[in-house]
Amino acid sequence: MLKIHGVPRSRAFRCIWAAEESGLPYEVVPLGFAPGFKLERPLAINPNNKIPALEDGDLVLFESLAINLHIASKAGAPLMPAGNDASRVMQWSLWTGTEVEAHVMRWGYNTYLKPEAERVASEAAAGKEALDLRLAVLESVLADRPFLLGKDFTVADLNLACVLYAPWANKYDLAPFPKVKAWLDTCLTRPAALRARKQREG
Ligand SMILES: N[C@@H](CCC(=O)N[C@@H](CS)C(=O)NCC(=O)O)C(=O)O
Repeated sequence: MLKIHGVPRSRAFRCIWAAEESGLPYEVVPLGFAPGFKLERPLAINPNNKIPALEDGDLVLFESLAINLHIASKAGAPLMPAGNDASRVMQWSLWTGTEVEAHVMRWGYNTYLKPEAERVASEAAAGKEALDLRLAVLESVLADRPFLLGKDFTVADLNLACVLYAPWANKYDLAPFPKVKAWLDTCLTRPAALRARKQREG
């Protein structure tokens, strides 16, 4: 049984979605926030003192996207394909973590996450400018295929779409990127995504 430590209204949502896609049995071990975004109790399971963390037997993992790669590897194809496509999955997952997420957060903190008085418009604009550059790359890649690797949805799509879920759900202007918008709509309305979103959105 996979144990996902966290709450659906955190990055644990990503791992819940991956677990739902995998069909593997899992449970969510609730571990959330107190006011001020501090964790309710020290998280012995994650040296970073953050959520999510995964327990799978003897294995304990942190980093949501790595957890998703592990879950997908257990499930196998098509979620985690073999051979060169496995390397392509790694490429897109690392691209998500290194090229995309920080800009999503910079935009998000300064548009809807922080209290209004603490938001800095120029920070939001800088985040959006950087994210738009990455979305333009994605738009070109999705020009000739429905999913990142081709015809099948894989954990590469999941890892990128779960990071772009926040902009998608919070009125980011995707009009200049119609292929990205259509791809996100498809990914985020998959039955497994809807089951995960139900836990998060209520
Ligand atoms: N890169 C990590 C980030 C984890 C992270 O920042 N989690 C947030 C919740 S979404 C957290 O635990 N924040 C509490 C804190 O920073 O004290 C991952 O993707 O798992």
